[in-house]
Amino acid sequence: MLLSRIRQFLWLTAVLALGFGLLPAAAFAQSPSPLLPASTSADSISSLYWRIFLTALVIYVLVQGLILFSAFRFRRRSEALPPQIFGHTRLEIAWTLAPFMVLLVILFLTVQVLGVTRYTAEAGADELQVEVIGHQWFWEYRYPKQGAISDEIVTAADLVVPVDQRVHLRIWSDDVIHSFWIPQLAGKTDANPVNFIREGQVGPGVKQLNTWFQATKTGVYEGQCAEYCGEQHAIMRMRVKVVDKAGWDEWVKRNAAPAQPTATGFAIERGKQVFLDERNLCVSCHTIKGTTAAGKVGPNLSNVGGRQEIGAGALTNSPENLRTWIRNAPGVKSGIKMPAFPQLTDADLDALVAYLSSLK
Ligand code: HEC
Ligand SMILES: [Cu+2]
Repeated sequence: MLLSRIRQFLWLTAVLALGFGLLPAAAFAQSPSPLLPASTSADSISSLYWRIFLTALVIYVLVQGLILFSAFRFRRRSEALPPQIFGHTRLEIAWTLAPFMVLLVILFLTVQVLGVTRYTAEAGADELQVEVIGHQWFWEYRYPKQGAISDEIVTAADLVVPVDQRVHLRIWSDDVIHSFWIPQLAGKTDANPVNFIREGQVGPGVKQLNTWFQATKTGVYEGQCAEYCGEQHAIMRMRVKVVDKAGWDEWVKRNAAPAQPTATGFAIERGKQVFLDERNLCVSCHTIKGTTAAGKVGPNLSNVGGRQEIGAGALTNSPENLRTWIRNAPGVKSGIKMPAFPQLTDADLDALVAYLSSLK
């Protein structure tokens, strides 16, 4: 009997410790945790989380306390049969109604936040529009001409946006369903394959989705495709770089113009020639703004040197890694559409790396 009581006690302690352990775990959250919000809508999501969590904590402590209390207060003290109770209507109604009310409050709070995070067009709103396109396995961004953007900008992997600016994302996919998720800025939004609609292959209901956020802090926010999309789903990462007004203006100016190497030299000139040489195939899949390269299969490389990672998170961006990637990309990330290039000479490869690294 003593043993079973000790066991009971240990169970209760374990359950309580687990419950309270969640608090410090949340307090020590690290980027990209949604508990470190950096936009207005992420703010309302995390505040909803905290409100529900703290309510649940109060209920949890109350219930566990009552269990602990009754376990000790009414423990068996003699062999006499205790009073036998068969139902208590008022109590039963109370403990059905109480959780119902709690859930009703949570539903109300949640619907309120859904209203905030959902994209709704606002007449005359000063918003930056970006098209976000999922590909197996990288994200592409298209900024149409608008405001200070005088010419369409296309980039990949790193989405650059100004701080304190309403950003409207129009999300779709070029192949299968992906999901765009930057936990510190906005909730998940599916990328549906709208191309197939154009080809008449999929019925109605599959459509481009909209979301929005307004970043409140500059910084770099990591994300990850959140819908299983094939072999390399795990290596389909992206990030949002939130920059200040001056940084934004500079970025727009640089990216609306033809891609310019940030350095000069023989290797860079030669790299450009190697890249643009049709026999090397790069141009059939990649675009570099202002050159004859206009391929649409792979990511736009107009500013590839400025990215933190290549291959959507497969490798950090460095000359050595770029070299490894171009020589044998499928060896780094299997299943992708980019082939290996064993036929490129070492000198051509070095030149390509010099050229691409200089595009920022
Ligand atoms: C058949 C199409 C195809 C060809 C040809 C091709 N690539 Fe790619 N490339 C891709 C795809 C697709 C990706 C993205 C793969 C991924 O991350 O899943 C990619 C990614 C890259 C990246 C990384 C970019 C980033 O932002 O992550 C570089 C750099 C690159 N290619 C350079 C080259 C060079 C140089 C050549 C020519 C020697 C070349 N590619 C030829 C399809 C191609
Ligand atoms: Cu994906």
